[in-house]
Order: sequence, then structure tokens, then C-alpha cells
Amino acid sequence: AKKELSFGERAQLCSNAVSRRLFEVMEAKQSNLVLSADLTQTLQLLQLVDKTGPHICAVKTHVDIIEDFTSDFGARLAELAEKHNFLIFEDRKFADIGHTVSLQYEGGLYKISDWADIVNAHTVPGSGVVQGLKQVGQPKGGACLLIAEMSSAGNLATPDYAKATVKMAEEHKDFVIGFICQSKLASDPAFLHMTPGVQLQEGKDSLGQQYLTPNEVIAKRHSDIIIVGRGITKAEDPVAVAKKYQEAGYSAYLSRLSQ
Ligand code: 5IU
Repeated sequence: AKKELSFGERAQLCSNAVSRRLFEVMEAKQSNLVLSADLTQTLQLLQLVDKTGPHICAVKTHVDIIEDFTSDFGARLAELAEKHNFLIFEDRKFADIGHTVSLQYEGGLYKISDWADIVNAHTVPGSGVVQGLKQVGQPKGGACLLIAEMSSAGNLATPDYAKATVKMAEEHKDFVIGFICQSKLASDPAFLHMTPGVQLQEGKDSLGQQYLTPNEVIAKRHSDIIIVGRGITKAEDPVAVAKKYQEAGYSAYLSRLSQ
């Protein structure tokens, strides 16, 4: 088998500045943990991100669930990103025609392109969704992940759908930096694979979410990054648990390197 490259080595192979930076942060902070900060109050969210900041390579937001959203949200989050050296990923899951997603990305209440380093998109609309996002995001230094697979039970993303998604990414390497997926899909080491549906114990929630462990996702399925929400946000001591996930994710990655 080909020798597995480290995150630091893969950073050198990235032509996109966002993926290069993320790989560098992962290497420097020894973290392949993304916190899914799915909280509905600004202050709670920012406080959690400030406390867990040392342990994460990126924060993932759903800006449209925040009840007291104000236009300084992005700038306040960016301050924390600067302080703790992590990236910002808005999990907007764009899924419309190119023209519409360009408006959703740049404008509306949230002005996502002003503060998010990374966004993501479903590929069901075809490559116009990527072109629309690229038009807005590329000049501002943003980048995009494509959703190739989902963690939820009964989802309709078939293996053929995932394969076609990889092809779309390969055709837009200047803006698409990787995938949301359940296992490694593409061989180009510059592509990032990020996996949600992760907890320390396998299981599910009552609405179709399915959980795999950090070791399963990183060591066995060769994804790069674990995305963890309630495993951390609902914990009694979120910082201690974030540290646990950081260690679990990174040691699974190290075990892969030494194989
Ligand atoms: N998310 C998933 N599964 C997916 C995709 C996104 O869970 O396939 I695409 C999001 C939803 C939520 C986070 O914001 O990742 C997971 O949160 P929990 O760890 O709390 O289940």
C-alpha cells in the first residue's frame, strides 16, 4: 500500500489556501476535531467555542438556528477563530440552482460569505450549485465541501451518487476542497474527508441520526476529520469531553500513519 501522508505533508500538496490552512492547523494543534456548535443562543455558542477552541481545528455552525442573531455574529466568531487558530465552517447545505445559492451565500440576513471559511453543498442540483457558490466565495477566499454521503438512516445518497459527487469535486478543485462523507472516497491527498454522526459510543438518536466511533471513522474508514455535536454540547463538562474527542480522533489518525 502507498505510504499514508501526514496532515502536514498534505498541506504542502494543496493548491487551495483554505484546505492548506486547515491541514496546517490540524497538524499544529494535533486536532482533527470539528465542533458542531448547534446552539440557539449567541452567547452560549460563543462561550462554548471560546472554551473548546484550543481542542478544535474548525467550528461548524448552523447560523439559521440562532434565535438572537445579530449582524456582528460573524465578526465575533472570527475573533475567536483568530484567538484559537481554527477555521469556520457554516453547514448551510446549499441545494438550489447556481443563481439562488449565490444570493443565499452572499446576502440575506446572514452574509455567510463574509465570515465562513468553508460552506457545503448538496450535489443534487448539478454543478451549477458549485459554480454559483464559487462566483461569490472564491474572490473572498472561501471554499466548499460537497456532501457525498449522509449519516442519517434511509438517506438517498447511493454509492453512484457519491461517485458522481467525487467527479464534480475533481472538476472544481480550485474551490471544492473535499467531502462530507462516511468514509474516504477520493484518493487525491489534497481532498479533505469530514464525517458527522460521531460519538464515543455507537448508537442513534430518535430522529434517524446514526453514530460511529472516532476510531471507526478515522482508523477504519480513513476519513480525516470527526464532526461532533451533541457528544460535546450536551456533556456535563464539554471542555473535558472535547479533549477526549480530540485525543480519540488524533490517536486514530496516528495509528493509521504508523500502519
Ligand atoms: N450532519 C449530520 N449528518 C450528515 C450531515 C450533516 O449529522 O450527514 I451532511 C450535521 C447535523 C448536525 C451535526 O449539525 O452534523 C451532527 O450533530 P450531532 O453530533 O449532535 O448528531
